[in-house]
Amino acid sequence: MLDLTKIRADFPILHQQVHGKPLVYLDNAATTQKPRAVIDALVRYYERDNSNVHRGLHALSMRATDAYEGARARVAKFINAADPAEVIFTRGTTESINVVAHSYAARLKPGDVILTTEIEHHSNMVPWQQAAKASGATIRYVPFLGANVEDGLDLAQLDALLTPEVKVFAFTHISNTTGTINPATAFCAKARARGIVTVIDAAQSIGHETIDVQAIGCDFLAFSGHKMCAPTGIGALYGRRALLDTLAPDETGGGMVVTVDYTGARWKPAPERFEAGTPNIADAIGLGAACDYLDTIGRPAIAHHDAALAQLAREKLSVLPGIRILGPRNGEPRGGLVSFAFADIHAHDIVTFADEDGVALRGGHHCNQPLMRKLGLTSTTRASFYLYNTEQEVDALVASMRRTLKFFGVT
Ligand code: C6P
Repeated sequence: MLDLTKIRADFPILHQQVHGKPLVYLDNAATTQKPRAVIDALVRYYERDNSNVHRGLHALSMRATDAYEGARARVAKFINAADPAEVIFTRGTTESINVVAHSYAARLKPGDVILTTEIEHHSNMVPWQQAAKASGATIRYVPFLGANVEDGLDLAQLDALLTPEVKVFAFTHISNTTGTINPATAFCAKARARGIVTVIDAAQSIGHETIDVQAIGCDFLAFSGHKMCAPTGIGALYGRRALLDTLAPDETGGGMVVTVDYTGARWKPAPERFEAGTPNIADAIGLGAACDYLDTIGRPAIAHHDAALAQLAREKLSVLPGIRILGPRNGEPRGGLVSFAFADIHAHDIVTFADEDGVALRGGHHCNQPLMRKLGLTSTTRASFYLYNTEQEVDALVASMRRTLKFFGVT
């Protein structure tokens, strides 16, 4: 059980009124709030240690380098990577996936197949489409079960889709639109047995559950700091060492080279090879502080809490007239979010009404346009939960939905 009074006291932003109502922040799948410990780590760095890393021999530069590399080691521990060098700092999930996709664009060839799924966020779909176009490879999708089932992927087809032509299998761990949880360990085992490289989009799982890249058995894992209490603009790409060393750098420049002459350059090994230029030092340190914070609370307890609130919200919302709730049914495992739609009310209207009640939701296609079309929808309303949310906030959500339905004449 989480001590919600104590946890909420850690997040200064939560204690405010919006439109005269207490803020009920249920947009955590978009970005999470930041605890005092992370904010303090940023302030401390800028007030005491700010300097460039890896370049200077003065005290501040050494302190900044130690803190930056310390953050890398902390992130490696957070995901149980075998070696800190397997953690590349990036701007977030999108950049992490692009680093891998660009590199594979240069090595795939016509006849090769990139396998992904029909429930991917655009950030784990468009980079692979581009890689396919650039290389002549084909992109295939594990099909979504369908609008009447809404349970997730048609796993019965997976074995048949993992043919010898498949070189990369890129899939989301948890869907940001349906809350479906993919069995990442089983997917990776199937791919590994066939020599297929796996890329996991962990944007929606990293802050919510224990992630152990060695136990999952993935080759690459991408995530964003801002979805796990850390600042925006920082995230990471985990890559298995043996594979990372075979990837071409996405960007070139200072900091990532061993030697340069007028004809060319030789790259450093990972992680430096993938971090050209001055990195986002402060926010990497903030990400390390977020790892400490979440592990102090305990990720198994956070996972339980978020899923329980999503389940409660699903149950309480399901009695509303005309509601269509996406994703796993009552009682089935789901990530910490609930996405829903009403036939005649646009999600943007619902979100605007909820905002008047102080309730922050997200409405739209959630960067999931192809899936929306499959669902026969243009948008959904999404409530997403995190460690500081309460059961009373679920009630506030439901009350706000009732008020909206009444306004639109749905009773
Ligand atoms: N989803 C949401 O509201 P970035 O923007 O790089 O931090 O994360 C991209 C991304 C990739 N995969 C999944 C599954 C995601 O949910 C996201 C971000 C936000 O759902 C913004 S669209």
